Amino acid sequence: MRTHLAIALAVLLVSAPAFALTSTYGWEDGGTTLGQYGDITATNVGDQVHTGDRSLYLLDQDVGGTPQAFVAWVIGLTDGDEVTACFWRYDTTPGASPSCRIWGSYTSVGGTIDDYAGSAGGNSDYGPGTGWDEVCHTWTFDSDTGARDGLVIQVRTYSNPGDFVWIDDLTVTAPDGTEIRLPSVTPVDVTTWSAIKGLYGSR
Ligand SMILES: [Ca+2]
Ligand SMILES: [Ca+2]
Repeated sequence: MRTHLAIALAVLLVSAPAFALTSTYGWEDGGTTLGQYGDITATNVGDQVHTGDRSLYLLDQDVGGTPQAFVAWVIGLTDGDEVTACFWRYDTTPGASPSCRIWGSYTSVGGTIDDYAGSAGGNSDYGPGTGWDEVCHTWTFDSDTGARDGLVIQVRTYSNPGDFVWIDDLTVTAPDGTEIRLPSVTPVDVTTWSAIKGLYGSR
């Protein structure tokens, strides 16, 4: 009996999934991005959505390169942490631009979202270009011997000034104990007592 219990416990410990945080964002509150690199315009719009009433419209205006829209930032990461991000994207040009990809970059310890600390790679798939499709990528965090603790999730648009795509329904999963920042313009923590009092008008 004791052996069986020990085996059961061992199986439980090995098979128990690590706790993870999952955050979602669908641009419903009017947000856009957390930041950008290169010449790109990000606008919260309602003319093309995957779900809800709003989405993110990205207009590529970069002449010489690939601009980036920062749609999430995960901080507090350590070596081996896995981060998965997915979003829905929309274009109707199969095999040609406009298109976009999901990509990642590192940020330095204690830095801002603009403190670039190297590319983290991404998903090279430009999508079918037949309307909405969901693209995902999983990164295994590399701290570069403690120099980095953040991962920026980017939308990269291709390829020419005037190209545009829509983005909606972002999902980010990261290990418990890290922090996922999204472009939301409303307070994330509405469960604090002061927020509840504010919501219900208590004195
Ligand atoms: Ca939406
Ligand atoms: Ca395309």
